[in-house]
Amino acid sequence: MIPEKQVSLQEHARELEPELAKLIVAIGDMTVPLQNEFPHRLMGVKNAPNKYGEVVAELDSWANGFICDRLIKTGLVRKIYSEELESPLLYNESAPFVVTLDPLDGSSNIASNNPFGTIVGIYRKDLPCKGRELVASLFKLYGPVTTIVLATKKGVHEYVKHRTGQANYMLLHESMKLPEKGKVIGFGGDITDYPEQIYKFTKSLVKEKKLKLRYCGAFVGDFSQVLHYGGLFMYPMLLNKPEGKLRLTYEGIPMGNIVERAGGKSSNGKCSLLEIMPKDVDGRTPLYVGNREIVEALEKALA
Ligand code: AFP
Repeated sequence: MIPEKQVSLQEHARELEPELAKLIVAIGDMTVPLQNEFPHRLMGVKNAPNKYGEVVAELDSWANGFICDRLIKTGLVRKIYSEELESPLLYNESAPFVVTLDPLDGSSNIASNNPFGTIVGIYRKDLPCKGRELVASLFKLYGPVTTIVLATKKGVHEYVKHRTGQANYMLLHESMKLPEKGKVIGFGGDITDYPEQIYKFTKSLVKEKKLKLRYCGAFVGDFSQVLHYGGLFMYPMLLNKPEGKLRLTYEGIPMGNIVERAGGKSSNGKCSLLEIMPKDVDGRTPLYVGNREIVEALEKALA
């Protein structure tokens, strides 16, 4: 529902607890200095691999440092778990929030100027804990326009930057809900390595349900399509990678919180991602998010 009145993120966040509102506005305020770095850090990789042994894009590494620094400066974050940090950053014991961070999701899209983004989970409790403990979660999408989708107990809202020509975020969609009927499907990984039941289910969604393939290679971009048009995004279990690729804590849980508060469902193939107690903060999970009826049908096909 697109609101008539121009409401800023700062004004709209007044419905939240003041400390949470302050942190969320601060996360929004990071965007302009962050994006100013994009044009001259599009290429280049760090010469040291990250904790997973993966090559790290120059911008990935810089963005992690920049975002962590800004989070600490709010005085509201006591601990940060990041995909790009060897170990959690413990800073201010008395601060109220613990944050999980995927600083740049979709790093392979940077050099090709395709969508990528930032995924944030906000807790009061320390990890490990289940996703149900999230106080809020959000993703920023650096696309043709820059948006933030935020989920709190008040619902899911989308904000867009520069809507009034100013570098602040303005409310775009209030109380977002997935459309009743799903229209799009995105699926990651090598489809020739899909377990038979997942391959058949995917084929049925395309052939019978006529879902249209929409895949951009960045979870944030593919997720945003499902949020707006309904359907399914998955990075499933693969025969040679039973845990799939995406990381439960940094990607699955924050986005699972958003899709479920928007009336959809998240799953690892058996249960909601928000019901899983992460064994290892860096652990991966098979990931299915989208319309409830589609995800439940997938769980049934896998049972
Ligand atoms: P990068 O951050 O390395 O580009 O990975 C992006 C991602 O984690 C997620 O955003 C995508 O959905 C998924 O990987 C794409 O994986 P494939 O490159 O295997 O399709």
